[in-house]
Amino acid sequence: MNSIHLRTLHRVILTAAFLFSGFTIFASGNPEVVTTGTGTTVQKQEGYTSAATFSVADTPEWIDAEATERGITATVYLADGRRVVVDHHRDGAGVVGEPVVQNHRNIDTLQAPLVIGDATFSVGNTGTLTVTRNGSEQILSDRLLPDARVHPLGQTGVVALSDPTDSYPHGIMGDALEARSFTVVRLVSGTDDTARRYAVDHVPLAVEGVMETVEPVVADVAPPPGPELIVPVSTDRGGTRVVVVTPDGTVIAAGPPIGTRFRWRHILGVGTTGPDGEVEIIAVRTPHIGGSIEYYRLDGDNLRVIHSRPGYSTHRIGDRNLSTAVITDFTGDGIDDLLLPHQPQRSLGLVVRTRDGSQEVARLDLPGVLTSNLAWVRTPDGAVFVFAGTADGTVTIFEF
Ligand SMILES: [Ca+2]
Ligand SMILES: [Ca+2]
Repeated sequence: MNSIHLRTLHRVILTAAFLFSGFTIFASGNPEVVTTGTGTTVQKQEGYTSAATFSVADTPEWIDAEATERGITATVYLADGRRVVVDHHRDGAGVVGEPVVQNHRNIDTLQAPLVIGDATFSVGNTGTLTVTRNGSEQILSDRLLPDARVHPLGQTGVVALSDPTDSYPHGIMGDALEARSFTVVRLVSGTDDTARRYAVDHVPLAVEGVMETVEPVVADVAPPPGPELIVPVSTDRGGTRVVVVTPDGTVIAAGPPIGTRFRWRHILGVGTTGPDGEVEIIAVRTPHIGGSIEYYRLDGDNLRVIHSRPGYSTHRIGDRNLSTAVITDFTGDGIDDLLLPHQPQRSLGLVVRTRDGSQEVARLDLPGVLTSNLAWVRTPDGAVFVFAGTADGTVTIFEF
């Protein structure tokens, strides 16, 4: 019996407990129960267990999930502006929901503020970056993309895309503005209550083109130790290529361009996905027109695609949601794997790298077309839970 079988057996017990415990969901700011249900689609399959599907009152657009002391909490943001919080308690009284304040959002949930310690960074829809702390607000920049997402950089810093231009009017992510620079914010003094000062640098992209995304991927992929930014850079001549750049603007490496204008690459992230755990950058080439997964290796200033696999799509034209894949170790062998939607976005594939390429080891059917990000959380016992919202107004929880 391999480790997956053992894990599945363990999960069956947990899933049975989950089903019998019941399941109640409350609407935001509303004492009424919107939906009550139990897990309905338990499908034991090789590699995963589909723990439950539950209904929400409208189309789920965004899901935040976190591990808690007692289980998992997921906050589901709906297209009508409300949100639903689901607590998944794996012991004690079972699975219950908790009411939360009704959330009429005035900006996209994809721009949720970033909290680092006691500082909250947020982007206004005119491109202002502000930090709020102890009730006082400080404007750090007014040059951001209006839909930039702020990303952590190191322990106390942040990075976000800036200096919008309409020079590359592809317009696949909500507007036709793309970034020509990134803004790096670092805490330079004042770790106590009295004074806190940030250094703000607007770092121009040192190569031709625009960064066609709403946030950079941040990961340590090259020496020296410390984060690099991995961004999709698009030009009229070449379409999109993957570029690795340091936070001070030095371009380390660039992958091959597609060769055609308005042909995009969606950079999913970085993982130790290589057959021996080597670090790889993972992207999907042309997700709108027949997408292929690309695994990149960085060797000095050489960034090359060492394997690609067709049949996947991680983005819909017009959508700002780029968080549609999960890179982590699902199979328990210590090597990262990739979970992402197939081309019609009605199912997910779990892809592992092999010596001579890759293999899809599990297929997870969805009850409708994916409409949310793929939220995920790893609980202290090592289980991975993935949440997927779909157009039929449900959220499915997969347990690995
Ligand atoms: Ca580095
Ligand atoms: Ca693995």
